[in-house]
Amino acid sequence: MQRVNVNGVELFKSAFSLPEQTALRDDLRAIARAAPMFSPVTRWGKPMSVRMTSAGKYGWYSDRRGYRYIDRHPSGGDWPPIPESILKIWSDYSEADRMPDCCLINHYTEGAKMGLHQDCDEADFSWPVVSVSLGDEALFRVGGSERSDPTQSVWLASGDVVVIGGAARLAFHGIDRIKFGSSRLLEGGGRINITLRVVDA
Ligand code: MD6
Ligand code: FE
Repeated sequence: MQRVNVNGVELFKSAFSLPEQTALRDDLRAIARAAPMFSPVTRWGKPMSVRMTSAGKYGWYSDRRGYRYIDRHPSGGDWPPIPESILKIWSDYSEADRMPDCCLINHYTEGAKMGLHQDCDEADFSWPVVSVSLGDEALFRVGGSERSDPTQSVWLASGDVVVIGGAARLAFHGIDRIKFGSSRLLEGGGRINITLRVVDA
């Protein structure tokens, strides 16, 4: 494992072996069976190119009313619990003494991207956000806490962990593009990123 600092954001390259990535992929598939992926609509009414679902007490949601956390899947069912395998990642990387409330799962197919954003829908920014990437490589852009701050870009590969915390907690970041078909972890290509967050104060 190699540790890289990008504008204060910590990147742990190759944190997970291929068998570990495969097991995580299967745990995420089970979540998506219980809580199907959907395409949130931005506050401007445009469907996002990334499909999403969540596990935990809350799931992240967006529609014309804005971005927020909701305590049920849009279909009305409970969000499934966050699996132990994923809680362990939080324990290993967050340095936090409480468990996360949300595991957001983002699925990117060919051409999907995520615009530059801050993760700021949580109540307390003293908790970090921890992410894991699986599948195709993605070009990750990280700036500062102002949208106009200069940015740096790095490729995230399958098995990489990112921790956005401390002074970098409100850093702008996004995914410019994925290298579709660069990994064989997900049949048919594509990328999954999970982000773990504490939502409540
Ligand atoms: C992605 N990641 O990798 C998008 N947010 O697809 C994020 O938006 C993100 O990687 C907060 C913390 C870590 C992240
Ligand atoms: Fe984010």
